[in-house]
Amino acid sequence: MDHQDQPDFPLPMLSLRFMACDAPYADAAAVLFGAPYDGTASFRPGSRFGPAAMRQESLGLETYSPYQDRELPEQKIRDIGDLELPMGGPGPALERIGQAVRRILSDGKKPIMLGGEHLVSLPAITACHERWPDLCVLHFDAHADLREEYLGERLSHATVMRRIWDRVGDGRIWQFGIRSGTTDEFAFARAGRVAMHPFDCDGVAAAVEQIGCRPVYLTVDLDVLDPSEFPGTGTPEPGGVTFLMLLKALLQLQGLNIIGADLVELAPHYDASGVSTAVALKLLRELMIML
Ligand SMILES: [Mn+2]
Repeated sequence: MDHQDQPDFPLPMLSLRFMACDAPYADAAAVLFGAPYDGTASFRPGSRFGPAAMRQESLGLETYSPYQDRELPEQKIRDIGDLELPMGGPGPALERIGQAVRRILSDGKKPIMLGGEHLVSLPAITACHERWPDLCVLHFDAHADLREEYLGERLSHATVMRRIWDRVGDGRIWQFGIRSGTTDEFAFARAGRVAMHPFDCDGVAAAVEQIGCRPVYLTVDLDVLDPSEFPGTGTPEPGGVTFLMLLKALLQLQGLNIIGADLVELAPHYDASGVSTAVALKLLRELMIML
């Protein structure tokens, strides 16, 4: 990939960065980083290994996108690696993720975060909302994540969108692909607190129109995909969208003012074939080209 960091060594060396994400930090328009935290996973942990698997497997992916007829832009994105996050309760880890995103934003760059479990989106979106009070949030997921609390915990992967709603308020969150949640969560959506589009990605075009030129944070829980295409995740949920449906939905967001994004919940060890990691990688490539 690149050998810029080994100027004294005469042969090209592979780095552990995601392919083509080797812009000098000062020149980068976007900053890719991993938030390998899965401390509140209620079913199957392991998403902490997602970012490293994606970097490793990116060696097998082309930088060219035939969908967008564009290359992953050279010298525009910097992969700064994974944050070192403390184990255990979420407080200190979330604090550190928030610090990282604030720093990236104050440097005038877009954060692109790889989870980790979905709770890592909370400090990232909070930091973006501090900067853009009119922030809108687009959320692709199998799960509503709108619980007020889960097993007595207010900070959990199962409550993350509710905590984000606490900050951004009514009418600022659009959800797609949702097919799992409690009666209360679906009632919360029906009351108009969030715009929930269940089961598929229909409604993306309408959301784009409603959002207009307002700033957008995009959070993609990869379990929105059907487990037949993406089994490598902590809480697989049958009845999901296909890779192509999700890709087409994401490409419809092209005109939006997306100020930050994340891809979360790849738990690579649950899919020994490696296909789930390949799916996540390809979506990340398309996302980075689009941004
Ligand atoms: Mn989910």
